[in-house]
Amino acid sequence: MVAASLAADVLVARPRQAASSPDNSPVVTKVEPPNWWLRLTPELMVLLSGRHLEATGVTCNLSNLVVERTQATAGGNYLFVWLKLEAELKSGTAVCRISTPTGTTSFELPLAAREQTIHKFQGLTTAVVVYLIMPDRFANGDPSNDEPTDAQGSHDRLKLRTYHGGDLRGIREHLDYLKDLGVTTLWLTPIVKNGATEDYHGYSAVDLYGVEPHLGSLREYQELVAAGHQQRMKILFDIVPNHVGPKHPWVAQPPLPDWFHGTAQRHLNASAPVNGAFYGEGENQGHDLFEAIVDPHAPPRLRRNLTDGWFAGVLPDMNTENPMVAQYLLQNAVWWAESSGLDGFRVDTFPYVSRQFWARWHAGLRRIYPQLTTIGEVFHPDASVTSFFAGGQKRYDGIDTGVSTLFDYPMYFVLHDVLLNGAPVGRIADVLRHDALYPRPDELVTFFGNHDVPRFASAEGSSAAKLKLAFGLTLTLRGIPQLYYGDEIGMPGGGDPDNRRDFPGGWREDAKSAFTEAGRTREQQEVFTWVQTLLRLRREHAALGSGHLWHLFSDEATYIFARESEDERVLVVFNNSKARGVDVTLRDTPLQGAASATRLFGEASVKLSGAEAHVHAPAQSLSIFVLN
Ligand SMILES: [Ca+2]
Ligand SMILES: [Ca+2]
Repeated sequence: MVAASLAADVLVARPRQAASSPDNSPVVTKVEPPNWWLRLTPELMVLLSGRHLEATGVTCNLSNLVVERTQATAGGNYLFVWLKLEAELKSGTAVCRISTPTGTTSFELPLAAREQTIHKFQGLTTAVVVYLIMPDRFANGDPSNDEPTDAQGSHDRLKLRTYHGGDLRGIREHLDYLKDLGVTTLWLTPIVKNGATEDYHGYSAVDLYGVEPHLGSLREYQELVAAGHQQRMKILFDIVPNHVGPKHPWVAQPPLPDWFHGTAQRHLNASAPVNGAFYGEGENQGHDLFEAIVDPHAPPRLRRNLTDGWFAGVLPDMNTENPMVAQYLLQNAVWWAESSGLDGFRVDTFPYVSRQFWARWHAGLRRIYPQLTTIGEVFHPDASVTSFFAGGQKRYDGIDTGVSTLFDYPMYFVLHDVLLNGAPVGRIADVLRHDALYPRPDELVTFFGNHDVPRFASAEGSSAAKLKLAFGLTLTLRGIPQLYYGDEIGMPGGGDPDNRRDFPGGWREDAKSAFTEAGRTREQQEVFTWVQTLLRLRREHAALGSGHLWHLFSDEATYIFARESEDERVLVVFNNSKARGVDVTLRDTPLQGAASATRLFGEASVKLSGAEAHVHAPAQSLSIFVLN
């Protein structure tokens, strides 16, 4: 096992030089995937980039590795090679010889035994809490990679859209901080190689098999996952099958004429609404295309912009209906999983990709990694829209996307409306009432902040008290909570990219480090302690993570609910207005008959009398009780 692992680290596929190189002799410049594993998949599609690759024959030197077929494309600039990996195949580096009418060349493909799979590909449960990190903005563990030689001028901490120097090693060096805070899963925004000085965010890939050099190396990613697992922390990889970046070499020269939906010159725009008033909403409603996707009456032309258009009009849209594109993208996901041992994927722009693709992609992943969790991003306030994409169910099109769970955007919007805009608190119960639309609502990923929206602390109408309530609700309502780096110290910031400021103390030159209590201001420490305490309570009281949620009381100002697990009943009191007393009946709930209420958190009080509870809640407060 150890030898195989070393081999996989050291050997990556590389093109081999042709003996002589007249201008038209074949050349391989890139091999994707760069390596693979035995007894993982029965077949592998290798995509070679290069020149003059019009192969008449390809043969490999390992027995039980069979070249099934080949297809040269784009005038010989690409060669697809389908390999059959027979059960008897032994590990080693395959050297495959390519014959063309103008000469011969070869490529290497290391094939290793799989490493131990224990404590890898674990998937998430409702017991975890996810922490989202934008690696460039968290901590700089290696100043030597701040400005890679081929990316001059890309690093400047004073500019909002350039690289700031944060990296994978910086995250690994602060796992203790995260452990101390109490989060148990990390979601990093994409780490694949990007192409421009302003692509610090990672969503404009130019190489789906490379780690962005500003962030480190593949080995450093592997080390981060392993170190996380050692601390019982799971790792989510942010994957983007919908699109690549405008500078990806495929854009100038696609491997197939229909590798993308459209071309750089001529494509649909995923952001162009068909008709904003179609469903009786204002012209400026931005999400009507999602509604057309879930509408069984909508002709396909109403949704084509969304699924086939280029995101924001600029990001090249993968033609996931092409089986070769689909195989490339599935193999790519498997490669990242197998290379690192990651525990799940956060899946970007979920509705922008065909549902048929998701069904096949998930089926392919699950064959190898049955426990792996995938979380789909469906950025929409309406649960009747978001739930349409949930896996574990077929909708009118007969398709089950297979996705494990989704971000709870409807709850995100309501938490903001309630806490910042004075919306009735009962709207929280209204979101939860829609849980019947999801096969597994308890696994929805709840959040009040991420890298795409302004920081809660800086929103209009916000305050430290409201930020604490946002944490309180996110960490007690049903679901898998996701926190955004820096919110635990009340980090400020407006819209993108101001919501992605550097975590204070992540850079050696920073005057103060919020990674330590001594370096935090009183205000930062107050929020930190609040979050840390709630996270500890969530760990200690399983009902807060996995318990069934019961509504007990809901009106304009107050929502009182219970969480019931097999051996525990917890009561949560949220009051968004002035101090008040509320009489709550516990009849017909598992709390009926409780003899005592012990306060775990907050300042409210509860007096039990038969099946009734008299609750007194201070102004703008959240309190937690355990009932016995
Ligand atoms: Ca760095
Ligand atoms: Ca698409």
